[in-house]
Amino acid sequence: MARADLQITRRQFLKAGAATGAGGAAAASGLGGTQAFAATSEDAWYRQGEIETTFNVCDMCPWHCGIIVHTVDGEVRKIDGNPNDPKARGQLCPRGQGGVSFMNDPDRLQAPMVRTGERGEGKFQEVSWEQALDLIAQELNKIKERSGPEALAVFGHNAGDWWWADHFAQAWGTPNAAKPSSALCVSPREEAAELTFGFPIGGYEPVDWANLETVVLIGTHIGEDARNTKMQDLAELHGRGGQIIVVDPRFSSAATKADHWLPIKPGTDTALLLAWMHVFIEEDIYNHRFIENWTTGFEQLAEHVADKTPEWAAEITDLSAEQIRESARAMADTAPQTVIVPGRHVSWYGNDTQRMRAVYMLNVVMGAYGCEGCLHFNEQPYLDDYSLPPYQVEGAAGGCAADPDDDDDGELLGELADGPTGKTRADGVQERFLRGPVALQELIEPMISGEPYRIEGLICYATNLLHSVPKTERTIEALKELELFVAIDVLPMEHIAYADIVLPEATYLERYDDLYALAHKTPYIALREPAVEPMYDTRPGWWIAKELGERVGLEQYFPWDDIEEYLNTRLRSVGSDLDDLRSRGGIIVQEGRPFFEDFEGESPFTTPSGKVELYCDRLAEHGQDPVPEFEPVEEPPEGFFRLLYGRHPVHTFAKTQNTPELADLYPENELWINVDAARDLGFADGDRVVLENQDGVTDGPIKLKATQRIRRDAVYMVHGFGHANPKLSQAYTKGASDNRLQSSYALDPICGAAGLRVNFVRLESEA
Ligand SMILES: Nc1nc2c(c(=O)[nH]1)N[C@H]1C(S)=C(S)[C@@H](COP(=O)(O)OP(=O)(O)OC[C@H]3O[C@@H](n4cnc5c(=O)[nH]c(N)nc54)[C@H](O)[C@@H]3O)O[C@H]1N2
Ligand SMILES: Nc1nc2c(c(=O)[nH]1)N[C@H]1C(S)=C(S)[C@@H](COP(=O)(O)OP(=O)(O)OC[C@H]3O[C@@H](n4cnc5c(=O)[nH]c(N)nc54)[C@H](O)[C@@H]3O)O[C@H]1N2
Ligand code: SF4
Ligand SMILES: [Mo]
Repeated sequence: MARADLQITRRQFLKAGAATGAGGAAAASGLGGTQAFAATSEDAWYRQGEIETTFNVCDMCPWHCGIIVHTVDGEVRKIDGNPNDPKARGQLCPRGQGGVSFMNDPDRLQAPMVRTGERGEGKFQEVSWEQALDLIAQELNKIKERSGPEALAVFGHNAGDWWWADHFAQAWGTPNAAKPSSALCVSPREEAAELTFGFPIGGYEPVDWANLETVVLIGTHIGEDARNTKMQDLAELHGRGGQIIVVDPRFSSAATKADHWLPIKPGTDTALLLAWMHVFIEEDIYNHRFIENWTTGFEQLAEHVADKTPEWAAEITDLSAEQIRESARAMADTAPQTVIVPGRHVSWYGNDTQRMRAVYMLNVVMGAYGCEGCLHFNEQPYLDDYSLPPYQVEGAAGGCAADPDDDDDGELLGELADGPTGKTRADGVQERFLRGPVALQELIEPMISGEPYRIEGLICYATNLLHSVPKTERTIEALKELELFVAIDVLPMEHIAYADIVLPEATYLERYDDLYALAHKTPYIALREPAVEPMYDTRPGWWIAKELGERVGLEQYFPWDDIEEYLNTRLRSVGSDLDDLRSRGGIIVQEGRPFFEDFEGESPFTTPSGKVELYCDRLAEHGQDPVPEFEPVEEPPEGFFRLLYGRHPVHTFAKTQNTPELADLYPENELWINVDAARDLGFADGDRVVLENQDGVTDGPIKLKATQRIRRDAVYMVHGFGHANPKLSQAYTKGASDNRLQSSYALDPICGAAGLRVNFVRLESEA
């Protein structure tokens, strides 16, 4: 539309607003009062009919910002960040804006399907929901009779996963439920926090950004990691002149804003953290009061780091001793308003729980806990569960989702949940680890080997099996061995081709879900309600779970008539209901206890000693280092680079590459390589190469980004590309897949997390 048209329209709009009495309010919001116009197809969307507003929680990534959805004539036209939501604060990231395009993706799964061809062939026949659910129920019951409920594994991720990986799995009685957001993401930081402070970090990193003076980002690449809130926080800190310290082998977006960039040799962060603690203690710039009041084991720590000098760490990390000392002093200058942010995707090298303990210990050495501008305490919102009979097996599947059970995750081994036939997680995949919820990638092997017992069935809800789980070939082999594989998804991802039965879910804009109740500085409850009817023959996950539950004898776990009754029942425990929640703007915010002063002299720490445990007896008892040690990781073989990966601001994992509006913005990933290293190999910026890893697995071609922004020993790509299903019309063959090249991983002995950065690639010209 030409500029002049815009002006005229605006003037007419204001005049009409005044004439209808809608006046200033309508003009100010740019909405409302629109009925005064006869709509034409050229009118802006907000003049084409009455605008309906619904409240929702964005599901374009697992961060789950609160959103307001505007619909005209049964079509979603615009999504805004909910100003009442503590995460959105009225804003959205580009992926959140992409939600409309995600919902309208013509490649979506549209009807339930039963496999007619071989596994992997992708041949299906459409069936009715009745037929699909009856068939699944029949096969599930067979598995239960033959081998017990543990022979079913349930995977789940994203906002609807509670119905499956938590509720359905526990009601059915399998301890083999898992989420990719734990052992492939946050579990090292959660387990390290539990061992050090007595409680996990939880879904929301408790950093009091508003009063922070210095932020230290280790890996954590806010900027590429486009979580709305974190982008706002970092921009705000930078805008008011706060100090930024970034440790990353790559000159990340955050590094471009940093006062100190430490281009560390990959896999050596624990050495840096120990040396930083050495400087704090040797130069006596640590927080004596905090150490005396709130910690145990400081003497052992001081002794442990006495010889971990900056010179010692310089050799290991490839940083200069001077830079290590200077950055430590810069942190001390603003401490305790200096925080090393607990990263989110922290499963890197297999020794990650120890690295995360070192991160927490340095925060504590600075005294950066429990006061303004420090780490704070999160509180779970008060909200009753729907009253149900006891589960067949207790123990949530973990992950970074914000379900209230998160606090129960990760018991010490031996306290793990029993299945009804007495088989436990300890009898299964988890026995090698000291703590943590079940590691998803460890449930794949029993599908093939039958050890320690065979997993025969899999329900896979919103988990991208062939993009999110390392050892793709092994996963494919396992899927072929299953007696029953049910996939509940919205898109024809590669794993769908192996499913016996495919159930198409309605997207988040088309469905209700359980309430989103987040442990936070200001604990809160948020609503997801449908903006439009489900498209095609799709159904909400809650409905599918209830229908299936009723068919397999679990009706007592699904006693609600419908989802509104379920939600109203829960909301009544906080004096609310759906109408009230809507009238409050979709969010109920409660009061938290973020600082020490809120605990009135009681210790907020829930370790056995009631203090922060710098020296950890529980680790020592289990033969693990009670204070973190630096352990070297394997070096790249001659001619190979370490394969690093991360996020792109307009994409989420492997799920948005096919979303038309987001694919437009960044259609294919690139391989970052140091410009000198590329030249030595005879490659230049823009060349297309094929990658081969240490096990001979190849992927690509992928375009080179030759740059000085990365060290010589590593290459980097954005995760989630290289889709192989032609039914994904936008994403098919675009770029390369990090996951396929991760044919190896390093297991964390404490929590069972899979370190993915132990893979190496070499480059070959495209044939
Ligand atoms: N746009 C977008 N944002 C997202 C997501 C998304 O899919 N898309 N996903 C969300 C989720 S669930 C998660 S878990 C987070 C993940 O985001 P983060 O927690 O920030 O992810 P990391 O993998 O820790 O960080 C990747 C960075 O680590 C650097 N790195 C690699 N190896 C090393 C090393 O040995 N040492 C150090 N110090 N740095 C290293 C890489 O160069 C890269 O810059 O992002 C969240 N935000
Ligand atoms: N190689 C590699 N692996 C990784 C990572 C990595 O960076 N590289 N990152 C790790 C991290 S940090 C995380 S948190 C995990 C993320 O792991 P996933 O959550 O598995 O990642 P996505 O690719 O987002 O896959 C989401 C799946 O849900 C489907 N889906 C989307 N919306 C809906 C919906 O509304 N309903 C249903 N039923 N399905 C839906 C998508 O089509 C897709 O199949 O991956 C981990 N694994
Ligand atoms: S960070 Fe972006 S994609 Fe993630 S929930 Fe928020 S708006 Fe949605
Ligand atoms: Mo994650």
